[in-house]
Parts: sequence; C-alpha cells; structure tokens
Amino acid sequence: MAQGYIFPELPYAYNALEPYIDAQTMEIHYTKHHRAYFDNFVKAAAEVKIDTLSLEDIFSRISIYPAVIRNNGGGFYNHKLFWEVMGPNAGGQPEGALLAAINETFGSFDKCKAEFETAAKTQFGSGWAWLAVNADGKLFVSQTPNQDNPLMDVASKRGTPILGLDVWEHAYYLKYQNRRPEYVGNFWNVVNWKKVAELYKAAKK
Ligand code: MN3
Repeated sequence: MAQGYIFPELPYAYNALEPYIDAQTMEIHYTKHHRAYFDNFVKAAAEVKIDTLSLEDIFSRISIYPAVIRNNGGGFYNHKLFWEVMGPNAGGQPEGALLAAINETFGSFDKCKAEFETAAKTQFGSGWAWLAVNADGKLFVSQTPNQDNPLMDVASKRGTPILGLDVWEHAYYLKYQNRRPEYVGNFWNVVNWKKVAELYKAAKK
C-alpha cells in the first residue's frame, strides 16, 4: 500500500513569526522550497518503488537509496518538523521532564542553547542544527549538512529529532543577509516548547 504522503499545512499565518522570521521568507520557504522537496520526494519514491515505506523506515537505510531520495525526503521531513516546533506567542523555556533532561545532559538550559547555537553557526554551508533523543533516551545536540537529519543511517549522531533549525541561506537571507548568528539567536523567540516537550515524550517511548 502506498503511504499517501501528505504535504502538511503550515500551522500559522506567514506573518505569525514576525519580526523574527519575516512573512515573505515564510511564504517562499513553505510554498516553494518545502513544496518542491515534497513533490520531488513523492515522484522519486514512486519511481524507486519505496512509496509503501514510512519516512522513518526510509531514513534508517537511506544510504542504499539514490541521492534524490535522501535530499528530498530529508527536505520534506525536516521542514515539517521545523514548522511544528515554532509558533507565535512562543519562546520562553522548556518545563517539566524536558527541562529536567536538559539540565541533566547539558548542566542548564543556557548551556543547551549555547551548544545548539554553536552547532547552527558552525555548520559550514547549508544544513541543520538539532536537539535529538538517542536510542538510550538521552538528549544530544548535532549538526547535519544539506537535508540530512539524525534519523538517517549516514548521520554521525543518530536519534529522533525534537527540535531543528534550518540554517540554509534561503531560511534567513532576505531579512538577515549574511548574519546567520543573529537569525540563530532570534530562533529562541519562536520555539514552541510545548510541542518540543510532546516530541520528547514520544521519542522516549
Ligand atoms: Mn529550508
């Protein structure tokens, strides 16, 4: 049975994350970039005859598939997560079990943020920064190039992502030009920690 992959709705208006992420960038990012990854993945998955598989199954052995699957499947999944972990009236800090796990792993929320920001700023060229949960249920921060993610068997640190930040220039160049560190710092104003906590709980199971 084909999976019937679904292009997700953007959970808020294009201008909802202003002033940190501008409406024009959101619209182009969602309607052009994300849409193209989705369409190209669906087409390629049918051609390669893996459209019966979930993205997670595909990623777990991504190294055996053509690059078109890796690039576009990653782009489809990564942006879906990215939209979900942001929101209007967000920011602040995590609570409960997630905050406890962050404190245990990194020492404090500030240290976790610092490690994540370093990953985002030092990813050379296009890619992503991640907060993820490994097979032992422990949190870690990592960076991946292009549209790779921690679910892929090619990732140096593997696990389930619960927070991701797109550091491709298309994600910030209209508003921030070359100032990636400013974009990265402003990300914390739009993180939906309630959603990240849900993803953490699910990833721990
Ligand atoms: Mn992008």
